[in-house]
Parts: sequence; C-alpha cells; structure tokens
Amino acid sequence: MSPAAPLPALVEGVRSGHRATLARAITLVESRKPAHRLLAAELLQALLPQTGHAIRVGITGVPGVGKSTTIDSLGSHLIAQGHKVAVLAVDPSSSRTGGSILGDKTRMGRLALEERAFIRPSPAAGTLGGVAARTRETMLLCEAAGYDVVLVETVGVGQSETAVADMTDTFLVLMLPGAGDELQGIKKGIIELADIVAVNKADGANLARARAAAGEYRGALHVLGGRESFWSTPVLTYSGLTGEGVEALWAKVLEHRNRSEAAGALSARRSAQQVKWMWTLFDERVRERMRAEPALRARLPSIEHAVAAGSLSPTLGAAKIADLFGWKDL
Ligand SMILES: Nc1nc2c(ncn2[C@@H]2O[C@H](COP(=O)(O)OP(=O)(O)OP(=O)(O)O)[C@@H](O)[C@H]2O)c(=O)[nH]1
Ligand SMILES: [Mg+2]
Repeated sequence: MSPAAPLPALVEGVRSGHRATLARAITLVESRKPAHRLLAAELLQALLPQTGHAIRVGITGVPGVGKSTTIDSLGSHLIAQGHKVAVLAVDPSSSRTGGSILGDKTRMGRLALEERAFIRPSPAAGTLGGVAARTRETMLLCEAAGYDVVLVETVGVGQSETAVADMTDTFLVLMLPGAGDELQGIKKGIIELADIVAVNKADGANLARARAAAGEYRGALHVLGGRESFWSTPVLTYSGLTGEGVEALWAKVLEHRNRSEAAGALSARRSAQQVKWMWTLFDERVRERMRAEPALRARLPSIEHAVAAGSLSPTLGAAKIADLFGWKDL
C-alpha cells in the first residue's frame, strides 16, 4: 500500500491499530504533495470521532536533562498498567538523521521493544508551525489507532515548547539538579507554561542537589504565581534512570488532568487549541502559497537585498510585498 492508498483502507487500518498503516498515514500527513495533503485532510476528518480520548502530555527540558530516559521509564510503567503509549517529538531545529533517531531509540531501549508503544521522531526540519502542525496531526492519528497516552517531547530551546504546550493537556518541564546557577538560566516563559516541574536525576550523589533545586523552583513559582486558578504548579524530584518517583510523577499528571477536567479547563483548553491550530495551519498555507507566487518570487530577492543592505526599511519592504498582491493599505 503506497501512502496514497485508498481512503477507506487507510481509515480502517488506522482504526484497527495496524502499525504499518499508521506509519503510512503519518507519512501521508507529513507529505507536502498537494494530492497527499488532500487525502490526509480527508483521513483526519474521517478519524475525528476516534480522536481526543488520550491523555496528552508535553515534556520539555534542555538537552541531556533526561527526556528520553524519562519517557522510557514512564512509558514502560504505563504499558505495564495496560496503556498504549505513543511518543512523538517536535524538533524543528535539527534535520534528524537516521543515526540520531536510532540513538533516541536506544535511549528508549525498553519502550522501543514494546508492542504497545509507538515511537515516531519529529517530522523533518521546516518552520516551527509546520513541524508542530504535522506532529499534532500525527497525535490524532495515534489516538485513532488506540494509543491512550501520547507523550510529546521537545528540546527546551526556541519556541517549540509553546507549540507543544498548545497540543497537550499537561505540560511537564524537566529540570536538572543544582540550584542557583541553573535557576538563573531558567526561562521565565517556560516555567509559566509548566503544569508540573520535575527535577530529574534525583539519585546517588545528586539527591541533595536535586532537592535543593526543587526548593528553589518552588520559591520561584510562588513568586510567579500559577498558570490557572484551580492548580498551583507542583515541583517534584525523581530519577528517570532508577525509576524512583516516576509513579508519583504520573500520579501528578493524572491529578492535574482530573482537576482541570472538573474545573472545565480541559475542554476549554482543547477548544482554544483547536482554533489556534486552525489559524496556524491557515497562516502556514497562505505564506507557502504566497511565496510560491511567480510575481513574488521574481521580486523577492531584490526586496530582500534592499532590506539586508539597509536601503529599504523592513516596514516598507513588507508593504512592497503586500503591494504585489494588491494590498495597498497593509
Ligand atoms: N544519574 C542519572 N542520569 C540520568 C538520569 N536520566 C538521564 N540520565 C543520563 O543523562 C544523559 C542524558 O539523558 P537523555 O535521556 O538522553 O536526555 P535527553 O533530555 O533525552 O537529551 P536530548 O535527547 O539530547 O535532548 C544520559 O547519559 C542518561 O543516562 C537520571 O535519572 N539519573
Ligand atoms: Mg532525547
């Protein structure tokens, strides 16, 4: 079956949880070919009733914080409880090679062997909006295929955390032990996105430093105040490596979900996300379409050159581009 297999076969295959069909459907969703896009949109629409049932968790943290190790440990725990777990990623910066995907899979060695786990690396490099939109659609496909927990990871650099927070129900920010120095480095914006902060590597010689860091983050969060009225962001310590505290971490995720559901915040959050994604997709498509416009393509290099050289202001440059579409007063 090619990615462009007939729609009913794809719908049926995804619904029945057939792995190869799910992989094919994801390839379709990631494709930029217009015919594939159309089919992908029809597929997503057909599967819509089967989506939305998963617990969607975003996970971020600087490189080396232990995201993959944590996902391996947490994911294995969830599978032992009877869940089906999908692991996705948003990584617009790197065009990941087969090598690092393989690297990721070895970091998730236990999970990668599980029949009830589905691990999919980030779509290939592109605009953040585009990469994130593909991941979000992949999440929907996984839900339709029966995965009831979706873990979406992103490296804590750039704006990708916001995109992941915008597609998940609970956003988990992982931190390293070591108060003080690291605390200086926390991006205020990330902490504000966090529903749960968890200091990893609370094991062996790191234990005391992890607890000290947690104390500092609690203080910082107290000052910043919570993201939502029904929830004040907790700070936990755990070890992805030994598994100590991973169960408690999951219990917090469930507690956040239950509380936000009871407060009506879960459905409000998802509704707001849906509308935001519509606009993200619209913006992305419009920009693509406009940039592909022959009139623009011919003029763009000289406008860009003038702006780069400082002879044309960015504001006037933008106006000139708009002018090419006949928008005089933009
Ligand atoms: N001691 C200790 N080491 C850990 C723990 N979790 C992860 N590590 C180690 O930290 C290193 C980085 O872990 P990864 O899970 O690959 O981190 P990551 O956040 O996925 O890193 P990137 O994929 O590069 O962003 C590895 O050497 C892990 O073995 C932990 O709980 N305790
Ligand atoms: Mg990793």
